[in-house]
Amino acid sequence: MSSKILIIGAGGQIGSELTTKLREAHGTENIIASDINTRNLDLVNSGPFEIIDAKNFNAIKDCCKHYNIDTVYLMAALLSATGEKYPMEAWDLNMNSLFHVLNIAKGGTIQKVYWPSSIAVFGPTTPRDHTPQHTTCEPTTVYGITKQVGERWCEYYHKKYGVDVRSLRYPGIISHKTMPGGGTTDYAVEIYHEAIKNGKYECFLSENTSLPMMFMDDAIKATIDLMQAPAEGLTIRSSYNLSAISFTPKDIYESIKSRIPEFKITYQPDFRQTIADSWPSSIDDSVARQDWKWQHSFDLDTMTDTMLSELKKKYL
Ligand code: VAH
Repeated sequence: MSSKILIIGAGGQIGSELTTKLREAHGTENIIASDINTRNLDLVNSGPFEIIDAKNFNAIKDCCKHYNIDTVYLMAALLSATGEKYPMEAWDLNMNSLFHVLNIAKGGTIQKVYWPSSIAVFGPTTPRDHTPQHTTCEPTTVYGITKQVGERWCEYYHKKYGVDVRSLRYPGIISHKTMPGGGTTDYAVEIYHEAIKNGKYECFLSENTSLPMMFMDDAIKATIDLMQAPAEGLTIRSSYNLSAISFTPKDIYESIKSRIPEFKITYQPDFRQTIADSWPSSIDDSVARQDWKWQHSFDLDTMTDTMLSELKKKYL
């Protein structure tokens, strides 16, 4: 019998593309998309949709019971930049939504949980190059703190209560379908839109700020591959390091300029530079590659080709 899957935060950058892919794999009627509002009309009008506030335990529990849900993807969160503006709201949403889903899973009504972590769990005292799976994690953002604590709770609920919760430390994710919101890596999405719309972009990070990044198709593949992997092969129940490419704003500018010669960039670092400076420049994801055969597909130039060709359809 096919899985019955609930996606909380389905209207977001990752959630919207995850919903599409899971509907293709399991059938539209088996995927219940939910979000706190109906802003993403494509999502609302393309299959089963429920308005759920991820901070509301009973709303989640009632939805799981109503649809006989066996798997939950919890994609709702306030990201790094927004979390610095609204710290208590970020703690409330990011932590309480996780507790609600873990406690419903502990009660036995759902079999499997996916919860995204992030490279934001690392901080300025973490080794920056090829950051290992197990290392110092002293995050200096509210978002990073919620992800670090959330990882601890995921591992605790797995070991203490047998909850099958799985997680990935996403790098910055680049996509063309849904804009990201409130992240420090959002520049790597904005730059493609601006290159096509205006031929110029003012980057809020300095030109040599190297960060781990990934094209959305790779992130979705990693998420679904992890959730389909045999449980006995998984050695990490906090969150897996995940990596594909690392690049600087200068690298992505040059990749775009090789296709749009007149494209211009300027740099005006803002408060997000401090956040980016606290994160690794590259990630060692060898444990994920060993445990569940993770392999990325997109490098910077193949991502640039895809982003520009898809966005040209949107703007030109
Ligand atoms: C952010 N896009 O910028 C997210 C992500 C690694 C960065 O967690 O906050």
